[in-house]
Amino acid sequence: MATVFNEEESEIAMVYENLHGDSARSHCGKDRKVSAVQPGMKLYRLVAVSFGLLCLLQVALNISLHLSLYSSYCTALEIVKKNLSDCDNKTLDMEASIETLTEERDELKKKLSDFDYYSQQGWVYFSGSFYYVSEIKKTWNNSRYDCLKRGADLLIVNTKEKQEFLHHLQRRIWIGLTDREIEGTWKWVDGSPLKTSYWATDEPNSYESTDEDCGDTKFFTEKNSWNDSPCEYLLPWTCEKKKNSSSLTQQPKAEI
Ligand code: 2F8
Ligand code: CA
Repeated sequence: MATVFNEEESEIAMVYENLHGDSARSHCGKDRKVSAVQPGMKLYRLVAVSFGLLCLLQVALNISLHLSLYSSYCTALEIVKKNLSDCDNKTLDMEASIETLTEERDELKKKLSDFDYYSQQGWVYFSGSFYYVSEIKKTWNNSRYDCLKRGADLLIVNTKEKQEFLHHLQRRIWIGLTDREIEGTWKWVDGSPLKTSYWATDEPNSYESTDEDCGDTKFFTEKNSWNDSPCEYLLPWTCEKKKNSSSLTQQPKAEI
C-alpha cells in the first residue's frame, strides 16, 4: 500500500513539474531538496567565475599599467638621453670655445709681451709692424745685419702708408732696396720686385757712373724721397719687424 502510494506521489510530482516547471520544485517534497542545492551551486559558480574574471581583469590591468609605466619610463629615458646628448654637445661646444678663447688669450698675451719688449728696445709700432730707427750709421750691409740680429730686416716700402711713415721720420736712412744682383733691377730684401716706387727726381742715377746699388732717403723732405747711393756709405737705417716674423732665427753674415 505504501509502495503504491509512493509511486502515485512520484508520478504526481513529475506531472506537476511538467506543468509548472522549476517553480514547482520549491513546493514539492523530494524536489524541494534538489532545488535548495542547485541555486547555491549556481551562486558559487557565479562567485567563482566572477572572482576568476576579476582576477583576469586584475592581471589585464596590471599588464596594462606596467606597459603604460614602461612606455612612460621609455619616454622619460629617451628625454634624459636626449638631454644628456644635448648636454654633451653643449659641453663640446664650450670646450671648443674655451680652447679658442685660451688660444686668443695666449696670442694677446704674446702680443702684449712683444709690444712691451719692443717698446723698451726703442721700437715704434705702426700698422701691424714694429720699426727701429738707428741712432748710429753703418754701411747698407751692416745695417741689414743689425736688423737681422734684432729679428727683423731693413724696411720694405711696399705701401703708401709705409712711405708716409718714412716721410714723417724726416731723416736720411737706408731702406731695404738694392740692385746689387742685376744692375737696374731693384729688389726688396725679401726678394720681392719693386713695383710702386718713390724715387726722387732723376733717381736712381748711379751718379757720375759710380756704383750706387743701395736705396736710401737722401731727399727725405720730398714725398718722393728715394735715392740710390754707394752701399759703402755710412748712414742710419730703419729695421722693420712684421707681426709673427720668424726672422729671429736667421743668421746673417757680417760684412768684412
Ligand atoms: O752722394 C751721391 C748723390 O749725389 C747727388 O745728390 C746730392 C745726386 N743727386 C743729383 O745729382 C740730383 C745723387 O743721385 C747721388 O746719389
Ligand atoms: Ca743717386
